Parts: sequence; C-alpha cells; structure tokens
Amino acid sequence: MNKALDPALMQAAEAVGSQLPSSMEAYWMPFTANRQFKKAPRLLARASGMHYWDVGGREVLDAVAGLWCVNAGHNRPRITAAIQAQAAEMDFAPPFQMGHPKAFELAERVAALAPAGMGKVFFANSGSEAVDSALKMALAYHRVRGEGTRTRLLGRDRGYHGVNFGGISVGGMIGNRKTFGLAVAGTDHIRHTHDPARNAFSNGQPAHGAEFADDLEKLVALHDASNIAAVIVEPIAGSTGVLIPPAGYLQKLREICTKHGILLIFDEVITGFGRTGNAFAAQTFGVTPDMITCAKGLTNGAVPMGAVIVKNEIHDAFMVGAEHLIEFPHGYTYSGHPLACAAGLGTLDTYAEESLLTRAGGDIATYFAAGVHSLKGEPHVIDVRNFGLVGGIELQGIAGEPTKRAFSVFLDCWEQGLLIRTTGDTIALSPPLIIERAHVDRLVETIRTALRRAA
Ligand code: PXG
Ligand code: PLP
Repeated sequence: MNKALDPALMQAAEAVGSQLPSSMEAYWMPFTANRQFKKAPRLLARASGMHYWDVGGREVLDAVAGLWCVNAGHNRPRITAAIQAQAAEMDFAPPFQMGHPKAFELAERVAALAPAGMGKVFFANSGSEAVDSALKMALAYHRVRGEGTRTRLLGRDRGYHGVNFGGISVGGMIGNRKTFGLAVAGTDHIRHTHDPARNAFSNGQPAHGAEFADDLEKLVALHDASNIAAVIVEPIAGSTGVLIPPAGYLQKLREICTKHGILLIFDEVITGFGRTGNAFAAQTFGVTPDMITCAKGLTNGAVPMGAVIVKNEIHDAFMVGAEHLIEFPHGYTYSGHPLACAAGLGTLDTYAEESLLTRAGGDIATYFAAGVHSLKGEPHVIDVRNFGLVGGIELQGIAGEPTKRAFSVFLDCWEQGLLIRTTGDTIALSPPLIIERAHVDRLVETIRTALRRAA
C-alpha cells in the first residue's frame, strides 16, 4: 500500500490498469519541491500527440511539449519504430575510436539543417553536456591556434545553460549558482534584455534594447579581447521567463564578437528544431554564430541526446599534428548512442514529412500570438511575450512570496487538464509544433479561468 497516493487516485489507477509505484521514498526528484510533490503527486502514464494521460486516466493537454522537447508531439510512430528496431539490432557501440553508421548519418542530417558553413556535429547526451562541450571546445580552439590566453567565458544575466559546472558559471540564474559556491573561475556576464518599461506586451521582437549588446564592449574593455574565449547566449531565453531578443540585438552581438575574435555560441537547446519557424533561431534571426548547442527536439525528447554544431573552420583548426593523436580530448560514453541516433533520424524524418520545422513561422503562430495576447487585462497579467510557438505570460507576484501565484495557476491548470510550465511568476508556453487552433483556444481559456480565480 502506497501511503503517498490518495485512495481516489489509487482507485482510478486501478480502473485504467496503471502500475503505481510501490513507494515514492527513494527517488530524489530533480528541480522539484520533493516534499510537496510526494504529498500530492502528479503522475503521468501515457502520451500521444498533443496529450498526456495521468495514472488515473485523465487527459491532459500538453502546452509545453513535455519540457520544450517533444516538438513533433508525443509517441510518433516513426520515432517509436526507429528506437524499437535499433534496440533489437544493436544496443550500444563504443564511441571512442569506434563508430556506427547512424551516428554519421545523423550528423550529416543535422549539419544539413544548420546555417551554411556549420558542417561539424559533436554529440553529447543533454543540453547541459552540449553546453560544457561547447565551452571546452572554445577554450581548446583558441589554444590550438596559439591564443591560449583566451580563457574567459562570458554569459548573460538570466541565462540558463544547464546545470553542469561550465553551464552554471556562464549562466545567470541566481538560485542555480549561489547554491554551489565558486564554480568555474574567470566568467563574467552581460546584462539581460528584459525591459518591461519599454517593451511590455510586445508581439514578436521588442523594438527597444539593441544597445544592451554594447555591454560586451564594456567587458572587452575590462578584460581585453585577448583574454576572452567566447560568449554564450540563448537567442530566446526560455527557462528564465521567455525573453525575446530586441530587434538588432543579436546582430550587434555578432558584430562585436567578430571584431574582437570572440566566439559566439548560441544555446539553442530550446529554440532548436522548429520552435521559432526555422530549424534554428540563428536562421530566423539571420545571425550565424560560431557554434550552436542543441538537445531536446533533436530526438523529440524520446531518447536523451545533445549536440554541438560547429563552424567548419573551428573543427578544421583541430585537425593538425600527427594523425594517430586524438585531436580533442573530450567525449561521453554515450556520445552518439545508437538508440539516440535512431530516435534522431526518426525525428528528423517526421519533421520533414510534416514540414514541422517551419510551422511556427506560419498562421498557427499568428493565431497562438493572438490567443496569448488576449490574456492582457486579465487579473495579475503584467506582460505577454511571444515569438514563434513560444509564449510567456508574466504575472504580478504576491508581495513577499515570489513564484507562488504562478505556481497556483500551474496547479489550477493541471486540475483542469492542461500542462503548463512556470518559472518565477511567468507562465511559459511551448506547445508541440503540431498544435491546432482548437488546442490554442483550449489552452488560452484554461489559463484565463485559472487567472480569474487565482489569489
Ligand atoms: N541550455 C538551455 C538554453 C536550456 O533551455 C539546457 C541548456 C540544459 O539542457 P538539459 O538537457 O541538460 O536539461 C536547457 C534546458 C524550463 C526548463 O522549465 C528548461 C530546461 C530544462 C529544464 C526546465 O524552462 N532547459
Ligand atoms: N566516472 C567514471 C568512474 C567513469 O569511468 C566514467 C566513464 O568511463 C565517467 C565518470 C564518465 O561517464 P560518461 O562517459 O557516461 O559521462
């Protein structure tokens, strides 16, 4: 008997044949209020298309693509079949000094989707690993070219680059950093671009704030370009509340990086694979970085995988010295795992067959934008932000109790059968790219209802 689960849920689960855990004690859950969760668990059992079903058999509309990753919708047959076939054929292949065909195939396919000239792909197993791989690559690139003094890594306030030591050091989420002391030395940060006084309720890119990029010139003046390896930013910051780049901002960052020989890394873990209307936000915003980190939508969330997509000349700079020597001493046991590669190929096939990578640049995104902006004027709403199929609805927090109001809206939506995500007091939406108008209507009206009864 599981004490943690309430009898009504257990009864419902039994009626639909769900297997409940025998205990919830052992699992230390990530980024979760463990004690609160275990008192009133939200357990998912099945998924298909735009929906989850919980262990009690209740249907839940997924407005966040799982966790920004299930871009083609859930349990797509091609992806499932690819994983099943691969599992039966070959479970694992060592990635160091060995290979298997699908890793090469997937790298070619990813490179073909990337901006021109970004033709090399390094595999990791998550966004966090992709980020730390990219940062190490930047350091090693300068060193192999004889510019070994370029060791500083720059990020941006309110940046999220995963949870490994490199990522939290260039990241700018205060809670994720201060908890862990010093992390990687020699990092610094430019300001974030959130400017509600000038940009509240912008539809698409905000008009004001390109000049925030000039912060990079300030850091160059402070540290000297000869000591700076790279700057990493998310084209759209997702985890810290959906921050859309002001018009001209990313262009300006690119110009300053080029001028000073600093590598520009776009962290596209969220924006990659169709979220903004192209395969990558680099293409949507017309700015080509030196490296792109991605994960999530690469395998539609079905098997963990991350990747760094690199400009050819960066890769080529490593290809010097004796040919029997390892050029880049970095990699993971599961880099290019066969199951992940199979899932990735099935995913890219699905995106191509259904033209999903450009869908967030079309009519459905206009409809989604109109829907989320219709929440302006509802209780507590102080800003609405959107781009492609990403939406952010910022609420006035309860005085002295930050995050509480948004979390209460999250719980209300869950009760109503809608899965959203909140960060701080902002509701973040990133539905699967297969979303239809009726789903947009339902998610907007569910949030409206929750806002109207939120304390
Ligand atoms: N970079 C960015 C830009 C991300 O959004 C990561 C790196 C790390 O990826 P992994 O796969 O290591 O988690 C992410 C991940 C949220 C949320 O609620 C977002 C992420 C992860 C968890 C929650 O917004 N993004
Ligand atoms: N720790 C130990 C003791 C290991 O042997 C390895 C890999 O061989 C790792 C950590 C790294 O694991 P992974 O390659 O899965 O990141």
